[in-house]
Amino acid sequence: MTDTAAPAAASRIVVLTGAGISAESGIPTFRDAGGLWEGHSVEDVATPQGFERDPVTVQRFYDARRRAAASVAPNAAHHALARLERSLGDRLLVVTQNVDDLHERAASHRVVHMHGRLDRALCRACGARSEWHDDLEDRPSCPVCGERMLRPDVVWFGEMPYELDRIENAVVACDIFVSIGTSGAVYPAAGYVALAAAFGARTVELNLEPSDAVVPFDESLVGRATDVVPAWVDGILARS
Ligand code: BV8
Repeated sequence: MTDTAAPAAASRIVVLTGAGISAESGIPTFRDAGGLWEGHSVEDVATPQGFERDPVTVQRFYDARRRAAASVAPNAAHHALARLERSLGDRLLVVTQNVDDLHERAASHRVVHMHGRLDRALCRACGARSEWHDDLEDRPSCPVCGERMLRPDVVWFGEMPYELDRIENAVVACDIFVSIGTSGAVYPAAGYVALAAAFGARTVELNLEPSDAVVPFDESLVGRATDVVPAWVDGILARS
């Protein structure tokens, strides 16, 4: 068990982020009032079956989110994690459930999008994943094979998240596991705190309200991400 009082210099840190870190940038979360799931049923817009049934509604849902994500900017919480990366280098890994690119636009590089990205399109004909910034509703052609079989490169329910091995290797090896802005409702992401704790990491939650995590966190800092994340990063850097 690594005590955060210990010099963080040597610590390996995994940060798991969810919709709460992007809320103050203007991207609605999923489960909060007025959240993304309020207007849409998960089954209809975030499952392969929903896409088969009604691809136009699903493409419009993600086209609107892609445009919204491109119209906002990273906030102080994103920037604080980029600052931490500049100090810790490859001893920090950010694992995000978010499909926006606000971590990267805050100059974070060590980011794993386990649920995909809005600014990528996945071709269902050739499997290519292409950088994509336009709408998909009008079924544009795949830049690689030319087929008109593109879908948002996001992981829907029932689909396997991305880079699970890389994530699990980092979680079992980390000294500090930090969860920011997530309700802990979706698996396998929600199971990482238990895995980190089982391998001796200190677990820290930064969230607007304590989440109902299966395994309680060692430390819970409650507040808005733009307040608690920079403060927590300052604390870590002060001990580096
Ligand atoms: C899979 C991409 C097979 C698309 C998403 C075990 C038990 C039970 C169920 C399952 C299980 N294992 C698998 C399942 C099924 C399912 C699942 O978890 N279902 C749930 C609903 C019970 N999981 C899957 O289907 C996964 N795939 O299991 O494949 C497999 C896998 C591994 C190994 C073998 C087999 C795939 C799940 C991925 C689905 N795709 N996103 C899109 O974005 O549209 S999930 C999506 O919803 C997000 O990515 C994220 O993961 C989740 C939303 O959660 P949060 O980000 O936490 O957001 P939320 O709104 O809930 O909470 C916001 C939090 O922020 C709150 O706590 C709030 O207080 C806080 N907050 C708000 N404002 C602020 C703030 N905090 C700080 N500051 C603020 N200002």
